Amino acid sequence: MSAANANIKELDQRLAEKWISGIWRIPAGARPAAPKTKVLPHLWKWADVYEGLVQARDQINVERGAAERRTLRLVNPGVKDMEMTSHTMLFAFQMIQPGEVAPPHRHTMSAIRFILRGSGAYTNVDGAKMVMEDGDLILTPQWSWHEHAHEGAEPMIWIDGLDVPFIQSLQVISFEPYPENRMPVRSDTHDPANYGMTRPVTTAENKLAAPLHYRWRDIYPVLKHLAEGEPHPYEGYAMEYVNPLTGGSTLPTLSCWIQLLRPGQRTQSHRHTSTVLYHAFSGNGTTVIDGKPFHWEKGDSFVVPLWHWHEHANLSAAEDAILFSMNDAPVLKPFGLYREEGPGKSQLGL
Ligand code: 1HN
Repeated sequence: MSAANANIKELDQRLAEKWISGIWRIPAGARPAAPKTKVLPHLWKWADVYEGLVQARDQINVERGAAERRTLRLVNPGVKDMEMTSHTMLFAFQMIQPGEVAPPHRHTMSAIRFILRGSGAYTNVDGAKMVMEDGDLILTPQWSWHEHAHEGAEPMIWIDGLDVPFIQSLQVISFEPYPENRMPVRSDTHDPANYGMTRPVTTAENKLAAPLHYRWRDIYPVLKHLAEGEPHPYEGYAMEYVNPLTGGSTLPTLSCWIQLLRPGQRTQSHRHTSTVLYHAFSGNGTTVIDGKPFHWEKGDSFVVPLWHWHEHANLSAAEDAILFSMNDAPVLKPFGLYREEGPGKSQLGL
């Protein structure tokens, strides 16, 4: 070591003793020219998730003081110690059996439920009872009380999408059990779907002025209609679930999309600084992520990490493919951190 280097090392040590550090110590790798993520592209097969839920069915009790939720998380191998699906978001799968009640609580994390199969279960959010049907999206905004209960006859499964790791990174997680075992269902809540462009003037303290339940039976016809027009170059036919009161994203930290690819349809390649978690709701296809093909079928989930080139293809000649997805663009855009680039070179080579 040269004398100069030895002097710097000594300086660094003296500073470290005082909890001070020179910026010259930052390695060049910490200043990448373009965004770099530890999150890896990955695909989870439906059969593995479903088998896991079935195995957990008889072993995990959904009740107060026990597990409270029979939920499996998708763990990204690139950030495996977090046990989260990306650095900002969590995709999990929850199963509830007839007669069970997933007890009420609230937390500073926001959640979405996307319903996959079964019938007869409902979520109560701040007193509003929302009966779940396949393809419905139900929101649990941050700090709203929520419980799930099942009055049907067969196991019910849905996706839980949350901003847990983002809220964790801000170190503002708060979690509170509801003071009673059950939450009352209120009769004075308003389903915004009944009101369209108007809403009731009420004296009730009512957080339900924002819509919480997007029904598949309303969404699907609109998506089909959209798919008769011009496709988006990168997305095929896609709709964002918006908050119609603000025109803003689904939730302040999360945006949900529903996307249709017509038989044989291929999109062009692009990349952006948001991360996307996808779930194949129907059909089958391939998404190429930074050159690597991920083949998906109904029920599979996959992640497109930020700043990774990606393009989608519906491989079927006869069947539409429908992707549900959740992204973290709402936490990037307000700070000028959302960037998009495209089109890239096609990587599909089919
Ligand atoms: C949660 O509260 C639910 O309420 C589901 O059903 C999944 C994953 C992480 C943290 C909280 C629920 C969750 C969760």
